[in-house]
Amino acid sequence: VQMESELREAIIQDQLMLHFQPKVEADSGRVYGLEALVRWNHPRLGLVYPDRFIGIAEESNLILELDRWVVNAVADQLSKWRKRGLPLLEVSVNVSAAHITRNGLVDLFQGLLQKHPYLGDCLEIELTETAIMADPDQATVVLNTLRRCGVKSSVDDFGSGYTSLGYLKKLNANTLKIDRSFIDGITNDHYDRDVAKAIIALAASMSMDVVAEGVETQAQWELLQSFGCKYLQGYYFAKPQAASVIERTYLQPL
Ligand code: G
Ligand code: G
Ligand code: NA
Ligand code: MN
Repeated sequence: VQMESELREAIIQDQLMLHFQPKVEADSGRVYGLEALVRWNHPRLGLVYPDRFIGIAEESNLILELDRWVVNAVADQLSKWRKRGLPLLEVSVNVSAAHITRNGLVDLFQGLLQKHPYLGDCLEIELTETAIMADPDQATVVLNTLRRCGVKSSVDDFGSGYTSLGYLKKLNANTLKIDRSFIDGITNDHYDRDVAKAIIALAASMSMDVVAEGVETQAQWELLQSFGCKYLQGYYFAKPQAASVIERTYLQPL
């Protein structure tokens, strides 16, 4: 309860901040996009990670405000980079299941794109497989509407939940993100390796892109590349970092 009211204050007082984790092309290692990840700069506790507060926010409507804060903060950051002549990479934002069932997501993005039309092809939402299956019909409507507005979508943590393949096709998401738990084992566990391969093949058969999450070694990179996985993300390439670091390291003026 105390955490919840502190979090409510934190959103109002801008104690939240974003880190960004690069996503790279498997063939070249080139950074093509970023995933935005929220952190809480707590006045007493220091930097608090989302594992400690997303769950609390999800127990109340606070998660809607938090997701809204994150989406707006991403748009602000991209606008700043644009004003300074830096390239706009595509940025994905995690949204919670509550935002699908309780609506509001389409309005949020439409409002934002009206204000910042140049963000048209750079925003993407990430929804976990589990969040999608909580209300697959509604998720399908929302993702298809967003897609028509120019907002892409990824199915996050894919392989950890129970998606019906019929829904996956209707969902029309752009990308599957292979859950980190399978990538962990691909160099020594046949089961993990076969699951990763199967997800890559499934994505190809549905004309979806595929990102492997949690890549931590060169060996995993090479193996995933040999399986035809085009996009990778993980500590081997880069951890989530503050905007200033991302800017210095990856964004060269146009
Ligand atoms: O950044 P980190 O690895 O600690 O993130 C842990 C979890 O918190 C991830 O599963 C991620 O999906 C979730 N998360 C991170 N940022 C956000 C956010 O802005 N909104 C929501 N809803 N979840 C987030
Ligand atoms: O659930 P989601 O995929 O949104 O989780 C993103 C989280 O995964 C972030 O908190 C990020 O810090 C974490 N993460 C990203 N890359 C790696 C990695 O290579 N290894 C591990 N263990 N965690 C990672
Ligand atoms: Na994610
Ligand atoms: Mn994930």
